[in-house]
Amino acid sequence: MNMSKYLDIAPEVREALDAGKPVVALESTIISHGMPYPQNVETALKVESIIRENGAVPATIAVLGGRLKAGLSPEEIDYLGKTGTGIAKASRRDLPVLVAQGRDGATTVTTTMIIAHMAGISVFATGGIGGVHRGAETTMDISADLEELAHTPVMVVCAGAKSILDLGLTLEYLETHGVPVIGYGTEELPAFYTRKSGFRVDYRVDSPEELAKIFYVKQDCGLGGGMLVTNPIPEEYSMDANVIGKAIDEAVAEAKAKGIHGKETTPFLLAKIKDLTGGDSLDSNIQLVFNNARLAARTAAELSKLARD
Ligand code: PSU
Ligand code: MN
Repeated sequence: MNMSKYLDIAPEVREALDAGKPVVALESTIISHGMPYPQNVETALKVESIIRENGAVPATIAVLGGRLKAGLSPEEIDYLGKTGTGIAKASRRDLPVLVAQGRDGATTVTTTMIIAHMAGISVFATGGIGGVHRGAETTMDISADLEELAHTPVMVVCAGAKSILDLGLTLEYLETHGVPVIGYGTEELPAFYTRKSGFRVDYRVDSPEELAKIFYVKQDCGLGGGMLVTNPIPEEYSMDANVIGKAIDEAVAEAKAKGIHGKETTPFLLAKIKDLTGGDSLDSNIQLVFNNARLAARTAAELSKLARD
C-alpha cells in the first residue's frame, strides 16, 4: 500500500523507525469520544510518557486537515480532546472522505492499525476493541476492528472487550479470521473493567519476549494479519462484576429502546456506562490504558531486537 503521499510521520517517530527503535501507536477515538475533557488529554499525554519510560517512542494517530498523522504534538492532542465528539469518529470507510475533504478524524482501532502499518509501526496500545455486538444475529453490528485484525499486520494490546459486546461471538469471529487471541498472564479473556469474562482465550503468554516472538513468526512465515493481546486490568483497579454488569445491561437496553445504531452505538454505550457508574469506571479505564501502554512498549522493544537479529 503506498499512501505515503497522504501520511505525515512526526520527526521523532521517523527517526526511531529509521533506526529500528521501538515505536508504539496509540488511537485517538479514545481521546475524542472515549473520555471527558480534560481527563482525556491528561491520559493521552501520560500514556505517551509511560511509553517513553518503558523504552519506546509513542505515535498517537489521527487525521488532521485531511492528513494521516503518525505522531502528534501535545497541542494537537489537546485539540482532539477539547473538540471531543466534534471530531468525526473515523473507521476504514470514513478515511477516503476525510482525506479528500481535508477534514479531521479521530481514529478507531481499525484506522489506527491502518495508519500504523502505513508508517511501519507494528505495536499498538489501546483500552478496548470493538467486536460483535449483542444481538448481532439480527442487527449485523460487527465492528470493523475485527476485520482489520484479520488483515493488517499490527499487534493490538488491549484489556479485552467490554461486555457491551457478545464476547463469545467476538471470539468466534476472530477464530474464523485466523487472529491469535493471547491472554497476558491469564487463560481467560479479560472483560475490560474486570479481569475475567467466563471465556477462555486461545493461549496464555507470560512475557513481552514471547509476545514479540509470536508476532514476529506470524509475519516472518507470511501469514500476515494482526494479533490480539488481552491484558487484564490490574487487580486494584478492577471493578465489581455485578455493578458494571448491571450498568452495561441498562445501557444496552436503552440503546435498543432508542433505536441507536451504526457508528453511534459504541459511543452511546460508553457514555451511558460512564454516567451510570460515575467516576469509578473512568478511573479504571485510565489505569488499564496505562497498563497496556507499559506492556506494549516492552513488547515493541523485544520486537525490534528480533527484527535487528
Ligand atoms: N471500546 C471501548 N472503548 C473505546 C472503543 C471501543 O471500550 O474507546 C472505541 C475504539 O476506538 C474502537 C471503536 O475501535 O470504539 C469501535 O467502534 P465500533 O464499535 O463502532 O466499531
Ligand atoms: Mn458497529
